[in-house]
Amino acid sequence: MPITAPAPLPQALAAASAAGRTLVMGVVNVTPDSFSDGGRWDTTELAVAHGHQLLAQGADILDVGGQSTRPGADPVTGREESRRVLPVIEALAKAGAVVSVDTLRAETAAAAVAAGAQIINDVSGGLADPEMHRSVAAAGVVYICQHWRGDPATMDALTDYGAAGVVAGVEAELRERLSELDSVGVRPEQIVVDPGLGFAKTHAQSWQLLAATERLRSSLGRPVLIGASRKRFLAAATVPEAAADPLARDAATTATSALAAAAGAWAVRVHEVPANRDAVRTASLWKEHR
Ligand code: PMM
Repeated sequence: MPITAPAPLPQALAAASAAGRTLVMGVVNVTPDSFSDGGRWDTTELAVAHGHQLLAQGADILDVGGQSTRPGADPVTGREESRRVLPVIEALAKAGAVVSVDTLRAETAAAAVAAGAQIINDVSGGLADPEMHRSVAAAGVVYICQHWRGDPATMDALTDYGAAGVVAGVEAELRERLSELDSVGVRPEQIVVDPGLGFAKTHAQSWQLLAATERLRSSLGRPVLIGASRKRFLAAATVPEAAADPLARDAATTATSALAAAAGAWAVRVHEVPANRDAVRTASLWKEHR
């Protein structure tokens, strides 16, 4: 079954998707405490400069976030989150970037869209804020609906998916999110799904979901985003002496991008753009010549 590309997005991105190329979403975390790059770009100036660097390196989309969702992370207020992300989004959108806002809050999402964001990226799929889905319907922008359970404090204990297993469990729970979105008037073409690697998943479950990229895409009928970058489950594929260091997981991240792209992912969300940019192009050439 052909899967419609997410819309509305600029023609250049739609064309890349139509040509079978997976998009690269570069991460701009305006946070002091993200697990992988916390504190490196935590002022407006540093974050905007980092965004420009990622664009120059080949990012198709910039994902701007102001609150870490790593296990056990301290929550920030909506006011502080907005203070962190809005000026960065405004500056990057004005410069022509396609920006997504990584937020759990409907209010931040709406303000980000007003500041120029074209995509709302919600790692809770709407479970953290009951207003989120209505906010997406009102904004009419693309919505990345990620699978999660619990919250950052509890998610590591919520990995029981029963006898049917994690892939069927995530599929069923994402289907519930899709029907909730439908009930408030969000159009199917606005939606991208994401299995939420590392969110309420054991390491083995994250690998199983990564390996199920193609299945999720066809069973849910929506484009899939994969966020594997620097996550703990990649430690098993990283040289043992360095595996505890998230920055040492970039080579494994690049391999996951090639695999996800070969499996038809719409986009990969990554911290380091250059190698992942090449990885998704390698996968599309491989698919083209297969
Ligand atoms: N992972 C993180 C943050 N945002 N968004 C989506 N859609 N998918 C993900 O897997 C995802 C995300 C955690 O990583 P970070 O703290 O390094 O940004």
